[in-house]
Amino acid sequence: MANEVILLDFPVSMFAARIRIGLAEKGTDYERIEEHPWNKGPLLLHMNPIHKKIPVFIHNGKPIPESLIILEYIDEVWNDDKAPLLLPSDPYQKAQARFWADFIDKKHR
Ligand SMILES: N[C@@H](CCC(=O)N[C@@H](CS)C(=O)NCC(=O)O)C(=O)O
Repeated sequence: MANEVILLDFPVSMFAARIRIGLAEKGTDYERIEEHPWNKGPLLLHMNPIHKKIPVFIHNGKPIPESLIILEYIDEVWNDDKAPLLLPSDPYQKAQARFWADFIDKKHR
């Protein structure tokens, strides 16, 4: 199966940085396409028509927006023994990780 991975990215976006870190942890190669959050190009508008925000993860042509949703998707798809888990498997530790991610998101609004 083809495994084309594209990240619509912006260098100083902390939301996009989450995805860069996740992909580095997984050891996954990907193509970066830079999009400007305040000067939105047609690819960003097409791939994220609801929020029109960066990052967008495009896997084999299928777009996924929202950084935390993207990270959970990456964790489920790249789930072999070679790749470390991004979220702990222990339910309490997973809840803690989600709490802090949510805390950061709410502080950033
Ligand atoms: N909840 C989103 C937030 C993404 C976000 O705010 N991205 C900024 C760049 S850091 C953006 O694209 N802003 C453009 C806008 O607000 O129109 C996520 O977690 O991915």
